[in-house]
Amino acid sequence: PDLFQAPDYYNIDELLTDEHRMVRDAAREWVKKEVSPIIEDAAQQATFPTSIVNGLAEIGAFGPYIPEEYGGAGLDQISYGLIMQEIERGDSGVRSTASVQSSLVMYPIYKYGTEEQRKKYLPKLASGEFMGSFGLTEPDHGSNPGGMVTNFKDKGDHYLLNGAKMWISNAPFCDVAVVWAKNEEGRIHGLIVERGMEGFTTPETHNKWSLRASATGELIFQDVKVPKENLLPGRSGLGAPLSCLDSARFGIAWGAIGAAMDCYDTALRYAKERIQFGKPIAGFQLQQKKLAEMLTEITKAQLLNLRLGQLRNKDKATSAQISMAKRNNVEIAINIAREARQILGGMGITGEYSIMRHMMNLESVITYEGTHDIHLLITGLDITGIPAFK
Ligand code: TGC
Ligand code: FAD
Repeated sequence: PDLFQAPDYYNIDELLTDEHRMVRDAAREWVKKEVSPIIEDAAQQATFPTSIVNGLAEIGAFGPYIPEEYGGAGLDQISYGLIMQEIERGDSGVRSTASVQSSLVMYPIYKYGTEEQRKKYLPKLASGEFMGSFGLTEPDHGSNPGGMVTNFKDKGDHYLLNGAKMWISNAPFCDVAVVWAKNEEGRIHGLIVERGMEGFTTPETHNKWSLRASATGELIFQDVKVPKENLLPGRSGLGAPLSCLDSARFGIAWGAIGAAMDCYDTALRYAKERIQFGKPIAGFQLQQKKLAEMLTEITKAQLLNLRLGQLRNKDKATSAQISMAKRNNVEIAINIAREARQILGGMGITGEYSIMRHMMNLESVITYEGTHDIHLLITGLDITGIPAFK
């Protein structure tokens, strides 16, 4: 197929390994063939395209860095990032499904679960037989998840879970949910809740203008009996879910560049073909300024991602470094989407092109996994040592 143009202005390809390029190209080809042709329809109809689940599993999008013995792809962090980049060229909602499955469901089970939990859930999550969701946010606790009220009580042979989570990606169709709740001492723990447990429901959130090809919903727990073996024993406290967010935010830093690349690529092609006042609009300085600035920002963000990936491969990336990349890259992507849309004039508002969909999707991406403000405050705290959250 006619692959997307990279762009790769600084020959970053030279810094990648053969494996990185192979993994990336396979994901790129699959997105072009299987996602791009169907995604606009899915977004217009506000449905998650379940037909692509097997393909996502095949390109290694479910647990790219989870070891192969548990069904994962056993890849490094840069390959993980490249897969997310290519998926988000297609659509941020599809990347959301992959992010949640990999970093927010498989990662905590791998990292904090028992060997039995790993064996029971990870291979099925890697193959897409099970789909997962991650419940941290609540109606009254978004940026401040430490204030959560969802709770569980020890009833001897099981836990009794009560509460509600909101804005949960994959919730409407998930088979398993990793849910964060407080015990009787107020300590946060992760629990694996399975569809079919009595008192557990997942109503869908309708009428979104953003991330329409991703299913979002609530997780509601009314006296749900959760077997004791479903508690993740490896870590408790807010740091446990936040460490999962580190991994997901890293993937988003790469993914956002994918959306930006698609907007740039589309705008450049259009600008070269669209004639006004007797010449291609690409020949006007105002349009060149837009295109030149887009490419500059994409290139800077690519370098940020690559270096962050190298640090993560050595387990040396700090949470604050990840926050900076997530914040910067989503911001430049949303600005690029807005500029690219203008280059297409009236055509830019239609579903004939991907740009308006990316632009609306990125409004969610700039809010979830820590809002733009919260990531700035994380950098502020890192610089000054003084938390400005409260
Ligand atoms: P604070 O007192 O700073 O920290 C509590 C404990 O957590 C530790 N910690 C971390 N540990 C690991 N990784 C991190 N990134 C960590 N950040 C903090 C910290 O050391 C402390 O440990 P301990 O042992 O001392 O208890 O917590 P705070 O309550 O002041 O909050 C800090 C703040 C605001 C930065 C944090 O709450 C935050 O990041 N809020 C944003 C919430 C958020 O990002 N929610 C995302 C929900 S999931 C989602 O959006 C999925 S969308 C996915 C998709 O569809 O792609
Ligand atoms: P609030 O926290 O109420 O923030 C509102 C505004 O106040 C923001 O601009 C914020 O930056 C600002 N603000 C808040 N606190 C401060 C402060 N201390 N200083 C300055 N400004 C502040 N969550 C999950 O757990 N799992 C998921 O799978 C998931 N998927 C999502 C999918 C979508 C499509 C969306 C939109 C959200 C999803 N979320 C998910 C929730 C997401 O993480 C939250 O929306 C986000 O953390 C912000 O919380 P909030 O919406 O309650 O906003």
